[in-house]
Amino acid sequence: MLSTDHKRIGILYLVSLFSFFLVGMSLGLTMRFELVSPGRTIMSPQTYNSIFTLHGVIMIFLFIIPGIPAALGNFFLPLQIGAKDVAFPRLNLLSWYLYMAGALLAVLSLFTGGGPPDTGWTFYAPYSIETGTNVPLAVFAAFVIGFSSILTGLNFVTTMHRLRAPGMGWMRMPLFPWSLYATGWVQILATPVIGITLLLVIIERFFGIGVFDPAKGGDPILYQHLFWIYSHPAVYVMILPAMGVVSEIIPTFARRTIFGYKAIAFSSVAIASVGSLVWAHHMFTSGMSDFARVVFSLLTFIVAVPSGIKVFNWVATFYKGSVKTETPLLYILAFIFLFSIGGFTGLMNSALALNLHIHDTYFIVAHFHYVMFGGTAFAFFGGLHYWLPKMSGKMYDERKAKIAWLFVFTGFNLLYFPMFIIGYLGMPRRYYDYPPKFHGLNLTSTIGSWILAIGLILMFTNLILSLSRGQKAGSNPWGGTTLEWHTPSPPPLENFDEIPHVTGGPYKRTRE
Ligand code: HEM
Ligand SMILES: [Cu+2]
Repeated sequence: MLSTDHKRIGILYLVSLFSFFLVGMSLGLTMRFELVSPGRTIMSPQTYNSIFTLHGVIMIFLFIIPGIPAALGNFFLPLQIGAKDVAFPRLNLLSWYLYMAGALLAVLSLFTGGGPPDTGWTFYAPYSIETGTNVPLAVFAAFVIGFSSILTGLNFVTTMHRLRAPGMGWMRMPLFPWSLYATGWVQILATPVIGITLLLVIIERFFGIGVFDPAKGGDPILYQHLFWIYSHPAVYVMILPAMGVVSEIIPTFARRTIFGYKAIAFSSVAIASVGSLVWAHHMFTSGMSDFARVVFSLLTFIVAVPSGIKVFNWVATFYKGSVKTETPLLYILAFIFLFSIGGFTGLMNSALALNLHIHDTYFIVAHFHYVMFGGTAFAFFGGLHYWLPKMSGKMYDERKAKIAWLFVFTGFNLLYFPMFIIGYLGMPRRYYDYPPKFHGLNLTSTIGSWILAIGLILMFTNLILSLSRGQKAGSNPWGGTTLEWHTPSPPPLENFDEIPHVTGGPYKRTRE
């Protein structure tokens, strides 16, 4: 745990991220179990509040935001651009320690102070200022993790500016690094805002200065603005790297050069920049002028354009390709399908009139699980199947992987699709109980959660077993064209015997 090799750090992140994911998943299953039927099932309302808060905090701050950049990015960014390491290897290790320190503080916050926080992961004021639970420590944990995120972003951006292999102009850089580049800027520019906001919450709790508490002349809506100025862009820290993974896997399995390379590269930058202007779409019901609401609604619609451009180019890449449907591609196809549903329902959220109807209902819960889990996490899983053989030198069992995928995909839809309907019919989110008329759909959803969990466990065991039992992977099991496939599996310290000289685009193939 003292090595500054970017590959070792990537693996440290990978192991920690998925450990937290399993904890978060268990909490989710517990919540769904409570909701299996109306009335009290296994826990008290207060416990339920703490569990959904913890589930949100873990999944958002410990899994999905750091996720792909910290694990796959750390391992593959230097390899893909032909570098020996990132620009600041020791800072990179420090980022991991900060991340773990934050995680530790978050765990501590459960057992100290007034008990586990019950505010929801958004820590909305004034409740977060007033509740007796241990909000200060939890918020401080998020603050520390924020530093880790900023440092990783800074490190990656510098690495891409300084360390690309000779001959690799920007337009020859693979699309995964491109997505990390756009992500890096969002991390650097937006994360400090949440840091300061969370500090203000802590200061307000200890000194009662009245920044957010209306009873002291503060403004709770200010909290919401500051919170979403970071947290909406954070959505792009989650989704852009996932899109980068998709852009790597599709050309490999379609056996074609990616369609519209430049459009995909620039749309990442466009999503990151326009996407930073839309935060107030989370606040349509909080009280804003009609003019402001129309502007934020319109801007939100505009973000859909570059996202649509990407989906179009991915699908076009399959045209006349000879497609190999192996597990990494199955996850990516699922990504495109689920992310599209997430995107369309995102547009429904952005339409003012509809937003008033579905705000804070289960519809929203369905929407963000479709984008964050169906989108980002599925791309992460696809990337893991794609790149684990490179990381470990071993292949997983393809048949078992496909069975696991089927469970994951079916369970996912059974779990979350009913939530669109329940929400549309009026069931609010973050409620402990519901009227009997919602029982059938909630039951379906809970059964879905079990199928999904079985699938995920199958997937993880298959991947973990591959490390000891898998067959040798060889240096290029999928026939990929980017630089990481030109190194042995696993790649040696410092990656390349000789820094490669790049002479063409990343996805060029000689006819096969
Ligand atoms: C790209 C990945 C995305 C992620 C990870 C994501 C995540 C989220 C989350 C976590 C919330 C819930 C906030 C809360 O706790 O109240 C939310 C709400 C919302 N999302 Fe997304 N979102 C994504 C994409 C989109 C897209 C593409 C759009 C529109 C084009 C969109 C529009 C909205 C709107 C308007 C809300 C507010 C709904 C309300 O509170 O009434 N989102 N999203
Ligand atoms: Cu947003």
